[in-house]
Amino acid sequence: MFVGDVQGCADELEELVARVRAAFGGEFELWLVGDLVNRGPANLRVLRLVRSLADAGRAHLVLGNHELALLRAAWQQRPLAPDDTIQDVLAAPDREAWIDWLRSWPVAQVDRIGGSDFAMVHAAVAPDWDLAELARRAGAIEERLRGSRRSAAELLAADLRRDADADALGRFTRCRSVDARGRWSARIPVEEADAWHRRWAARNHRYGIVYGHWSLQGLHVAPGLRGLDSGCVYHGWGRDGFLTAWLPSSADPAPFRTPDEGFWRIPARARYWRGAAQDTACAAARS
Ligand SMILES: [Mn+2]
Repeated sequence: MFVGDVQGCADELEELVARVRAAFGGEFELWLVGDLVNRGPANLRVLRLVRSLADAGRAHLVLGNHELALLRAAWQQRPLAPDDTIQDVLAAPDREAWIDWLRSWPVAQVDRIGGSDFAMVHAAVAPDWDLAELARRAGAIEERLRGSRRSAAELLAADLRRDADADALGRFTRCRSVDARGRWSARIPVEEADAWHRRWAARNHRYGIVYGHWSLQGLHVAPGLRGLDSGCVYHGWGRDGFLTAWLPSSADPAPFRTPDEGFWRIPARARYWRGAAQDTACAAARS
């Protein structure tokens, strides 16, 4: 099953895993869309749980912008913001091991479920990327992140206009909008036509995409697309937040068709995020 943005909501992730074990015993795989950490209350607990599952071959991951923010904070590339909660990881005695594990994660997973190829990414892909191009772009980024710490840090600090890998990494982890000229942005699109997935869908690709990152959009179920960020950590900010899991059948010849009722919702247990300022601009910036 696929799991939306956890963002330090360890109680809800533990509830989901308990429910999965009750339903499937030991036979399950979690595919997590990234942003396991930040904004929420218990990032280290989330990482420990997911690490134990990953080491047992039961969790598959992609990097989100908040994992990259953690790496950049660890490497003094960015100061901590008032609403960062990653201090538990940064203060851990085994912090260096967490840092090196995080930079070993892929930025895209390309695989097959039922009758469909798919990619799992945190935020978006470019509208014209086929699966081979997508995998090639991701591979170039992953090679630099997994090299020396210096090579990883240089990629995260690079100017997007001068470094094609850094630009692609931004697309994979932060993009929400693509304008008519093909330029991407992390901003919420003003026109619906500028949503990255609208331009991607117009190309009639033959693969599906599972993604997260866009809590204000909420659960997104469209042909070829499953957007799973339902804002668990932002519970109470204008709507109820919950952790979403998507459970497509591996026997389904068309798992990305609609309608689709194959979702579990784990309700948020508390209002976690306090934000720096309770205004619209701040809410729009959340990711
Ligand atoms: Mn995100």
